[in-house]
Amino acid sequence: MYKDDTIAAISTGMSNSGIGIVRISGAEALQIIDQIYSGKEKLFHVSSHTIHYGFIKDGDETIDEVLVTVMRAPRTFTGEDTVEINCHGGVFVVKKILETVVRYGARLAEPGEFTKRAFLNGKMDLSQAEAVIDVIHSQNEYALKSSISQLKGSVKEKISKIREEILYHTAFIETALDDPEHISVDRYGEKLSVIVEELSSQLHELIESSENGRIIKEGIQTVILGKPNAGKSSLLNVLSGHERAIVTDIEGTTRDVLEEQVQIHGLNLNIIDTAGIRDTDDVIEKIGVDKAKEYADDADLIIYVADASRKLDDNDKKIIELIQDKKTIILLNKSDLHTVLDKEFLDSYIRESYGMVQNGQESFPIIEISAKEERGIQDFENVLISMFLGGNISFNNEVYITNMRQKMALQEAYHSLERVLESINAQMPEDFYSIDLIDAYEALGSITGETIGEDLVNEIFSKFCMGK
Ligand SMILES: Nc1nc2c(ncn2[C@@H]2O[C@H](COP(=O)(O)OP(=O)(O)OP(=O)(O)O)[C@@H](O)[C@H]2O)c(=O)[nH]1
Ligand SMILES: [Mg+2]
Repeated sequence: MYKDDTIAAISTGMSNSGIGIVRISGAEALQIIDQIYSGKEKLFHVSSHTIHYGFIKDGDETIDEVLVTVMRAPRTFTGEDTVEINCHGGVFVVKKILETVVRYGARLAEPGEFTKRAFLNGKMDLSQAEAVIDVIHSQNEYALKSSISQLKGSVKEKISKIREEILYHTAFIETALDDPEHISVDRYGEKLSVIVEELSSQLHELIESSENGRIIKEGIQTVILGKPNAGKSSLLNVLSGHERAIVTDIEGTTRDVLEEQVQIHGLNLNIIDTAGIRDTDDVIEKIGVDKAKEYADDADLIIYVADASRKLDDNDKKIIELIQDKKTIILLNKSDLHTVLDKEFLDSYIRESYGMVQNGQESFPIIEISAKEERGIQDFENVLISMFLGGNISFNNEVYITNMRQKMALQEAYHSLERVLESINAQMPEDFYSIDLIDAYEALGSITGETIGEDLVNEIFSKFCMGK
């Protein structure tokens, strides 16, 4: 699987910039650089982790003035001898240096090949390697923090611990079955079932965390619903900080759906403003209303904008039906006007229509706001943060699974452990336990990369960018 030739790539972006970096990794990195570098001394003998001023030359021709970093194996990203040429960041000059490096013996790296080498050389496990790409693609504070935590090994540690425990018990069963005279598995099932249940619940927690993981990575799919003129578009404008949507006092102003990305306390919201929900004969508006309902179905969050200056009507009632099983925040808008609809009434109406027993708790969070005067928005943001991520903005080392591949492996392992429990309950022979334990062990191993085939490794790293 492992090729040990020397590879090179441009590791910085392909646009004109202050500096550009050409990275070389492999056993011949130093021989290659010494053929094209001219400075105070040859780099082959310099100490590791030092920087050297000089020029890159192709024969007599000077290509650029550079700083060259020399890092010797094994204390490098790839685990191999690594040279980084810091040159002036013009696209043409960086390319020319790369071409020269290749001409003197390096091979052009494939996308992700540096990180792949880091993985194959044991510098990091697969979950950490995957975190590298996530760091690069992070779009917000949470995504970055979560990727960094994975990069530092949070997922790896958690999974390794669970695997160790599974392995210990599998080994015990196997040994006992081989040597029944000395090791007894009598009543071992009882003991094992307690442990397996605990491990299953840890896996379950990780699988559940992927919901937050997805939200962190891709943003909260948010749909604003409300009857015409409630102030949905006004709200979108306030949240996005600019006049994104047309606002008028004419009912049915928004007819199509509008999308806007908004960041709130480091969370991304993909907000969709919709046509006001009402029964209408207007063909175009009707399509808009149907679309609004469709989007609401797929949303992670619904913001129901109710109008405090008007009585609850049939359109509101339709919306209340629509949001019954959805994560919803209700904004009681136009609280600056004379209000005829209050929070308590709305709450009790909703509880009644859902048949909820009165127990003092609100049906959905209801917040009084004024989109016009931009009041109540902070309260909304606070509720939002506590609804997602449980209000935890500090990110105290939780492990969030953000990766589909990892999630699927976790599910597979979880099901295997469920089968172990079934076998124990059915009082099956002990070797049945170990078969499913091993399956769980292997599934988890694919997360860290210990039990994974070459094809999959190649596929994972091919998604990386050039030079990483
Ligand atoms: N007084 C007051 N007026 C508001 C408030 N929010 C919105 N409005 C006004 O209400 C009217 C309707 O606002 P829009 O934001 O267009 O309402 P909408 O829900 O998007 O309406 P449609 O697109 O027609 O469904 C406009 O005249 C706004 O200026 C508010 O908080 N207070
Ligand atoms: Mg509108």
